[in-house]
Parts: sequence; C-alpha cells; structure tokens
Amino acid sequence: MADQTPNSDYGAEQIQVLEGLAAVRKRPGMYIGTTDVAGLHHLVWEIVDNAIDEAMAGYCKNIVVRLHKDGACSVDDDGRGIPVDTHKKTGKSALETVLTVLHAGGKFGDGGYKVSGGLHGVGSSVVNALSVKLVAEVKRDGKLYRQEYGRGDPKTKVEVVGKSDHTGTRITFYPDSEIFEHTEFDLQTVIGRLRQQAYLTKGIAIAVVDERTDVVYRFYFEGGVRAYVQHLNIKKEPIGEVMYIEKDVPEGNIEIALQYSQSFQEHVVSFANNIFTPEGGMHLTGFRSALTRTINNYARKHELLKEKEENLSSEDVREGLTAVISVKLGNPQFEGQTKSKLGNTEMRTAVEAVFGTFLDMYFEEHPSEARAAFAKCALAARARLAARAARDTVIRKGLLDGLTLPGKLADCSSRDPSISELFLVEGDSAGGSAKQGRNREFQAILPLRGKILNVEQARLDRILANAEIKALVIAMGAGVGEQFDVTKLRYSKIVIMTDADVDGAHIRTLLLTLFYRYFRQVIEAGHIYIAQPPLYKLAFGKTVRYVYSDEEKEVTLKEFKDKTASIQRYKGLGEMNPEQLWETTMDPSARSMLRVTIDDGERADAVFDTLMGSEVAPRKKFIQAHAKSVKNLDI
Ligand code: TSJ
Repeated sequence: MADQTPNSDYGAEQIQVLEGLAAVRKRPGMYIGTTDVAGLHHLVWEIVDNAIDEAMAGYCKNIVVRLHKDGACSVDDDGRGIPVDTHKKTGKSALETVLTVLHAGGKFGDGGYKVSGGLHGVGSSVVNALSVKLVAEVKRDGKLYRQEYGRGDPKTKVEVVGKSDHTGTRITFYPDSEIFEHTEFDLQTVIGRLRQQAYLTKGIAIAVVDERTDVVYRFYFEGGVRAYVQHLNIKKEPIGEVMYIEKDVPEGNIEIALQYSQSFQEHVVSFANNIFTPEGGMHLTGFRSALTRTINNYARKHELLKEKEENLSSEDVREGLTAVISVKLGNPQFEGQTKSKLGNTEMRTAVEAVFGTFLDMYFEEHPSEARAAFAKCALAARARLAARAARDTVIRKGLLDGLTLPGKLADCSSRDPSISELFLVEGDSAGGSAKQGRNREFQAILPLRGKILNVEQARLDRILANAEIKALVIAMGAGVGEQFDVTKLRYSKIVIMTDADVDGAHIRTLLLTLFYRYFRQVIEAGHIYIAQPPLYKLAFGKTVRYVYSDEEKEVTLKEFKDKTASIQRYKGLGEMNPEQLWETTMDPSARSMLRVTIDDGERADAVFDTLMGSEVAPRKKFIQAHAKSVKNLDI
C-alpha cells in the first residue's frame, strides 16, 4: 500500500499539481484541442496510447477497450502494471504521478518507443482532470491495487483490494459533462482508430467491446502494415503482391508495405511512433526518393526505358501506389503547422537506404512484378505528358485566366476574397432563385447542370475537359494541378448548395471528391461549406417557421400545439422563392452551414472509395444512408 509519510515538499508540490490540473479544466481546449466529440475521443486515445507503449516495449499482448452502459470507458492491458510503490522523493506512487502530474507520461520507466511521448501525448493526467470519476486498477506482485479520483483529485490512497496472479493495468473513466458537449462515445470512431493501431503494432490483439449494444470487435494483424495495405487496396485491382520490409537499424525501426494497383490515385500513409503524420516528413521523403531511384535504375538496367527517354518522375511512380510507412524512433521531432510532420533527418537516410536495398532485391527476385509495376508508372508518365500538353493548350487559349470568367457565373461585385462567397448550386432553376435572392455585393452563384464528371476514375486532362469543372476552376481563380495556389482563391467560402435528396447527395459527393482529389488544400484551409436548406416550412397563421429536420419539426409543432399548422415540405431548392432561399439558407445572419473538414485521410479515402469505386452496391447504400442526414457527410 502507498506510504503516505509526509515530507516538507509535499504540501507545496500538491498545490502545484492542483494548479496544473485546474488549468486543464479551465482551458481544456489547450490540452485536447476541442471539447466536442473529437476532444471526447481524445481521452480514449490518450489512455490507449499508454497501453500501446507497453506493447511496443514488448510487455503487453492484449488490450481491451470497453464502452460501458453507464457512460464510462475502460481500457485494460496485460502489461507489467503501473508501479504503485511510493517514490522517496515525491512521496507519491508512479501511478498517482502519471495520473496527476501534467506531462508525466514517458518521464520514468525504461526506454523503448513511445506513442504518448509524441504529438498529442498530453498525458493521462489530462484525462483524469476532465473525468468526473476515474478508477485505476493495477495487478502486480500478486495483488490487485485500486485508486479512485474525482476531477483529477485522489479520492482514496492506493489500496490493496484483492489478489491476482496476473499483471496489468485497467483505467476506467467517466468524462465530465461540465466539460464536454456530448459524453457519449461513438463506436465507429473508436474502432477506426483501434484498427489502425492494431495494424501498426504487429502481433497485438485489441478488442473493442460495446456493452451498450453488445457488439465486440477484435483486431489482430500478424502481418502488421502488410495487412494494412491489403485492407486499403481491398476494392482496387492490385498489381502483384504486397511488398513488405521490416528492419531494426541504429536509428530505430522501419516497417514499410506497398503495392501498386490500377487506380490513378496515390494512397500513402505514414506514421512515426504510431502517430499519423499527414504532413509526411523525413521518413516519407526517404521512401519517395528510394522508390523513384530504384524503379528508374531497374528500368535502365533491364532496358525498359530507352536511352533517349526521360526518367520517370516522382509523380509517375506515385500513381496507383498504396503504401504504409511506419517508423519508430527514440526521440521523434514533430514539426509543421499541425505538428504532424516528422523532422528527424536521420530517418530520411535510414529509410532511403533500407527501402532502396529492399526494393532493388525484390525487383531482381520478382521480375514479372517489377515489369508490371514499371508498366503502370510508364503509363502515368505518358498521361502526365498528355496532361501537360492539354494544360498548356488551356493556358495558351487563356481559358483559365481570371479575365474570362465563365458566362454562367453570376459573380459578386466585391473583389475581396475574405468576404466573398461562391455558391455552387444544383440545376438552373435553383441557380436562378439563388441569383435573385443573393446579396450580390459578396455572393457569387455558379449553377452546375447535370452530373459533373466522376473524377475518381479520370485524369487531370479529362477533368479539365469537363465544362462544369472548368467553369468552377476558372471561377475559383487559383489555377490547377502543380500550379494550383490556394492563396489566390477568389472566395473564402465555397458553398455547396444541393437538394436534400439522393441526387443532391450524389452531386455533393462528386464535388467533394473533386475537391478532395484535386484541390485538397481548399478543404484543408476550411473554405468548403455545405449549405443547409430547410426541410419544411411551418405556418401557424401569420407566424412562419423553417425547420431543418424531422425532429425539429416535431418540437416546433408541439411548441405551437394549440394552433393549426400548414406544413410544406421542400423537395428541392427550386420550390423556394428567392426571398425564402435568402432568408433560410443564404443570409449570413440566419443560415447555418457545415464546414467540411478532413478528419482522417484514410477514413475519407475509404468513404470515397466506397462512393466512387467501380463497385455499385456499396455505393448506393452509402449515398442513401446519407441522403437524409447531411450532418454525417463530413469527410
Ligand atoms: F497512464 C495510464 F494510466 F493512463 C495507463 C497506463 C493506462 C493504461 C490502460 C495502461 C497503462 C500502462 C502503463 N500499462 N502498462 C504500463 N506500464 C508501466 O507504467 C510500467 C510498468 C513497469 C515498469 C518497470 O520499469 O518495471 C515501467 C513502466 C513504465
């Protein structure tokens, strides 16, 4: 049991700790980003990361995450158990230190790679501070220990509450509803993240148990990131086998899997210490240069490229490539705007050497796979040259110049992008209403006719040939392809305004796919919005209310329960007159819009693959599932 002998520093330190955790409660956003559902789930990742660290150190094989009926989340591991004996210096156990001292994670214990020392490793004390109640249970030395906390304060000492012939740690926490807007965990979010962690930690078994609905998921991937690539390519037409290398080097551990497919897109995800690095970094740079160099060397050596032909470019060898690059290192440096770019230069050289040597050998041993991969890249090179020619034509003819805005664009009079908005409106009739209803000072309207091209299966040269897309590209005024410059955008808000039906959802998805694939920075910079037109107009005598969902309709009808209501259901934007469209959907002081974000590139890609891939059945299902609830369509 914890030795609570006081020492002279104890009081002062205790106060400091309380100040630390009080600061977390005062400004939770500083520690977990937001207090919305994303922030809520951060608590889970924060706790799970500690168990993953124990697994990476080689002491833990199983992790169980439970979502309890009473609102708690618990995380169990079968590691060594957090030490509970009292430190001479602090008068506290390691357990209590981890759970009450800010940034205590990773400060004690042995080496090994740590997730929790990285990007979001704010420490489990933050979770403790933001939970009304947290219970820590540790199995160690034949005993079961327990300590309880409330909003970060210890409510009990570390007590022996039983015996155990196993070892491990269990943390059960109840997120504080004073802090979080919603305290209900989302199963899909939890399994998405834990599946990814299971791929990245070869040989670990992770179970997610949703006790609220009696659903259990188990993730165990012997193949590690090789299985991850297989999963990412599940709906694609793969070329050859998944190539896979894992190697310990002085700089750390390197694990890479890759496979080409007939897709035109690149899907490469990189991680450092299990932390997703969407901005890439040194590991990705090393991978890319080795890939380009090795493919070109192989092609020269085996005379697949003629002497007078140019080398394949880095872009060419990326088309149709799916790869997962996962490195683990002792002292990861995360850089960039979102601190999600690996800065350690030693990893560039290490990955370049390890991966280059591997791929060289693989190609020599698998000549038919090597030739097939080369053929795919060579096709990309030819398409690139064709696209360049097409783009040159477009530029030469001045079609992309700001001077020749498309005829159907009703532009706004302001030239200040920070206040200007572009509405992409489905169909000419709704476009007409929008043109009349808008504030022409700062709102521009671009009606889009028919179905725009499905960009998932097309290349830049074909995409630019599509009239609807070309109009949009010119209206945006920021160029296209390599020359695209997000800072040149003529509007700071681009609003997708489509009908609340299946066709509307389809057009919206096509537009989002276009942005995601070819103008991703526009989404990343937060410029894309989805308009929220009302579903019903309710009139109670002279009082008119617009409502945006069936629930809101019911609530409003109850609110006016003595009055008789006339109910109009809007089937499309075209049924609203210009004034109504302005009042309900376009007026900045009254409207509500969804901003589109990219939470997780992989989830987005999975969604897009479902929507845009060649398989029809899952696509239909997805679109229908989302036609009613637009709010779920953030990508
Ligand atoms: F931090 C935490 F409380 F959130 C937490 C920690 C949550 C969970 C689910 C697991 C853990 C955790 C910590 N699992 N395993 C460990 N291991 C240690 O803390 C540990 C054990 C033994 C030794 C040693 O040197 O003997 C060192 C460490 C770091």
